[in-house]
Amino acid sequence: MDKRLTEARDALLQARRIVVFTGAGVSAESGIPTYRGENGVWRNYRAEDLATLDAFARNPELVWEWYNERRTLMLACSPNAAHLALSEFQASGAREVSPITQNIDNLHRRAGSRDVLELHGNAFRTKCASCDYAVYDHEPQGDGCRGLRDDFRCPRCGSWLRPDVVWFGEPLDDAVLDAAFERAADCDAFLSVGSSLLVQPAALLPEAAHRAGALVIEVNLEPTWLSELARWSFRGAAGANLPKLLGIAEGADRQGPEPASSGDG
Ligand code: BJW
Ligand code: ZN
Repeated sequence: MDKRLTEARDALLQARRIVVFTGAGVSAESGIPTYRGENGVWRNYRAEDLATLDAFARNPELVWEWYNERRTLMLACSPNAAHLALSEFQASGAREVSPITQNIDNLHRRAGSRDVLELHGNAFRTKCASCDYAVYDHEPQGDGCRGLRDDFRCPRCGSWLRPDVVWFGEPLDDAVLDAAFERAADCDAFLSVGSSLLVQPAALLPEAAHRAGALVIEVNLEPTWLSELARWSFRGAAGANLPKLLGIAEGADRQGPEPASSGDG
């Protein structure tokens, strides 16, 4: 194993509280497109037409059609070696591991990770645009539900239902964001995996951890602004590097059981 990777792993394993912060790159090897890369979501679709409250107000059916297509793709994909290594690392219980993700694809939960802070929501949760009704449309080991939605009216108040994701210009959930900043400021080590770190306020988390004195490590295919600040920055794929960094044995059969429920509170 690469000497730098061994050093980073040894340093990381000294930490008691570890935040693993993920972006779209962690799911790329599962077959889910990233946002800004070649063939990324924003290369093929305009965020202004599909991922803002204005776009939804103009044409909710079109927005739902797009999310249903993406749900279908996400459901056809499985957690990869990076998701599974993280879940195994957390389950080992040797240290406190806090997964914080910007992803909406549900793959960390499907891999078995617990207490995942989903900064930008979850594509499989649906909420009412007016009241506080919210529901999961997919249970990983449920009754075969495909996670698609064809009824778009709130059963409580009759308003439009919408995907429970965070669109541009919308605030992140206060409780989720506060918890994420608390964990970043409180951790001994912060690992950023597969994010361009261009979207605010999520991208402030690595800096908050660094400022608070945490060991910062990055794994990403391309350099980001964090690469200079991090103690170690690895250019490579999450699936190949995360299991090594977390000290999870390679070659193990990690198909990974999916949890009985996609929600963990
Ligand atoms: C690999 C790999 C492999 C590939 N292994 N690595 C200036 C101008 C205009 C707006 C703003 C501004 N400053 C701030 C803003 C606001 C805006 C923002 O940040 N814009 C910037 C883009 C400029 N932020 C917001 O609007 C946020 N809200 C907000 O600020 O509210 C304020 C407010 C307060 C009070 C009241 C009202 C408002 C909300 C942001 C919501 C982001 N939503 C999305 C879409 C989710 C729903 C959906 O998908 O349908 O979230 S956008 C998209 O970007 C998605 C992601 O979570 C997020 C981050 O992307 P990520 O994960 O970093 O992906 P990529 O593709 O960028 O990078 C992938 C990386 O992986 C690459 O570097 C690859 O190299 C690497 N990679 N394969 C390892 N195998
Ligand atoms: Zn309602």
